[in-house]
Amino acid sequence: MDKFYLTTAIAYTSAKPHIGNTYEAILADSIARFKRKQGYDVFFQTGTDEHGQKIEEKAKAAGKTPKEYVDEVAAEIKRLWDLVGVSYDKFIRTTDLEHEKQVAKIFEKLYKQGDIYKGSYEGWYCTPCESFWTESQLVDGKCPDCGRPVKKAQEEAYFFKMSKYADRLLKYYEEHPEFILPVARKNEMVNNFLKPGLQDLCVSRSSFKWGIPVGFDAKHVVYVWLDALTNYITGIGYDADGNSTEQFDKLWPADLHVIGKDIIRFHVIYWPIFLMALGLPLPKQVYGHGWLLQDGGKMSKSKGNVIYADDLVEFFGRDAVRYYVLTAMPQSSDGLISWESIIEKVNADLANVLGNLVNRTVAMSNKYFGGKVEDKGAAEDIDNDLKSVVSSAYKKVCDCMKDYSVSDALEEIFTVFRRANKYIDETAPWVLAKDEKNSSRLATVLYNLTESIIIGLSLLYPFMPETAEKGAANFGLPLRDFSDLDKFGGFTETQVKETPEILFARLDQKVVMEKVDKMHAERVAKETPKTEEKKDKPMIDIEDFEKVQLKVAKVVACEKVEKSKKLLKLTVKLGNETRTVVSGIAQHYAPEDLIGKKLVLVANLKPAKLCGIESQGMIVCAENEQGKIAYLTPEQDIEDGSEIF
Ligand code: ME8
Repeated sequence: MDKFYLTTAIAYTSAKPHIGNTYEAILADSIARFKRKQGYDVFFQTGTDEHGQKIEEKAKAAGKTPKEYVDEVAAEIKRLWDLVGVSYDKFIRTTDLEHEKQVAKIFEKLYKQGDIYKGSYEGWYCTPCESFWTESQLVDGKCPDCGRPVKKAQEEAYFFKMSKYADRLLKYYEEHPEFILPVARKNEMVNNFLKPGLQDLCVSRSSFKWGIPVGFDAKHVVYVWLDALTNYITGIGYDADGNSTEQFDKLWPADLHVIGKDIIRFHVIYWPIFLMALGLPLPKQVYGHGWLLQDGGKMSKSKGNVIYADDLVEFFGRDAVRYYVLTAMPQSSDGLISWESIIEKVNADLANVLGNLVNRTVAMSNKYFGGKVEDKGAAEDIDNDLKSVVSSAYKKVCDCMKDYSVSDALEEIFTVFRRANKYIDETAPWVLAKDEKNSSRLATVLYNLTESIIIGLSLLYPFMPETAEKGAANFGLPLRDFSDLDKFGGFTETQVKETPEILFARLDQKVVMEKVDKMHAERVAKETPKTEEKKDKPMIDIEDFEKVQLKVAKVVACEKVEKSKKLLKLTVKLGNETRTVVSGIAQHYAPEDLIGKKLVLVANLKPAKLCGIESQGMIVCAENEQGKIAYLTPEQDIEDGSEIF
């Protein structure tokens, strides 16, 4: 059995992935399932890309450590992949210890053999921000982050000698015309990047910390793309010291990297060159799919209209979402998606063509033959076209899948279902049923329909696995092996379900869109700061204010509250008195930030239990519109326990 090792790009853990990223996982999953059905020994790897400055910054803004942050987002990505039925064999994270260890070793190996060298690059430095900027990043000649003046500076960094391998890479392209798919993307790479000459690539960073440290020079972390790309070999057991696993020897080189068009350059220039430097064979093929774009404008959080896979699955079910995104993307350009068009597709293709066909066929077998289906041998010429469309579908679908034209493959499969619907109109079983002497013919017609559906569903399995299985179960039949799909007449008799499971019901566009709009409105409301909260409170009398007792409190101990992301437990001293206070500021302060600090405490607030701990007061804080929180502190040192008025 031939092996087939395929991968997706590993998704950034900077935010929850939208449907565009999820599309790629569904696409690769369909290919993996198709190859398994074709008899390949498939290994399918996907995962998450977890290092880099952007993630470090996002974590900081969320008041979390980078690891806490990526743990959450990686879990969310895994949940989404599972939700849409991604049948991966391995889910790699670039924070996996084994991956980190190998990346450090790879870097050192490439350094020792002279492919990586230490150099420096010149740029503009902003001292308060500790950031390097290129000329083009500056805004009016100043730091793009803080607007302060920058100065010319040099920074040490490690570089990879890209140009050394450029000719070998061009030769590889020539000898392997199938390497980059679609072909148009190859020409772009050759003309825009390789022919003008490759620059050496900066493969280390020292302006931030969240990355894999360079083992022999810990000031630097490994450039995130060198770290991320190597997941394809570390995930299957590559070892830079020459002790790679048997699995690696079996699986490498990869048969297919499935990626989006924006990252082709990294996969067909940098990645093959890193591999050449490591002395490893190059992947057989890189498929750069297009992008899913939103009809009517960009997806944006402020509009609350970012499309996420879990929302779609909730509204339409897993397989409808898979079908929709796979058919929305043509092989060599971008695809447009919208809530309205998914509803139309569900109704037109899934409910009307497929659902209806299955339902009608099962219902007729129940009505006319008590659910029994068998061929009574009463064939007629009119059957031949149906049989030829159905038994030639397998080859056509395989042809489409040779270059992963998944939307075309699905079109071929739906041609089978459409043809079968037409066959119902041509043969009019309800007319045949009127005369007992047509009974054999009627049985044969229903047999032909059932057989066509089973072949269609068997082909559909890689793309819509649950639907295929549910559909076949309605006929009391298993899905057919791919090796048996080019023959018509693969079962003798069966008994269909008395009440078939409805595969897809028709949707009312107006009702669904009202729900979708409500969901978007709620999301925007949730993300917009509440206006009531910002409104000034009504005037109070001095007596009202005097009811509140504020005191200076000194933090003597502080720890996180277990099982809570938001709460800190503080022990505070007010003169001779010691109290426990629970405060929701854990995302803004680490416990050690607060120990020894003097704060303002609402000292006469009735005690309340938070996470089982009694809180004896409240810390006074300021909060801005973005949700940033700062505690208040006396302007001069003053004894704890002092009154505030
Ligand atoms: O690029 N439609 O991660 P990522 C279709 N970590 N595909 C899309 C898309 C869209 N609207 N938007 C993004 C990264 N993608 C790197 C990969 S691999 C060693 C490192 C695709 O989370 C994108 O092209 O930004 C990429 O293939 C994948 O989603 C993950 O994107």
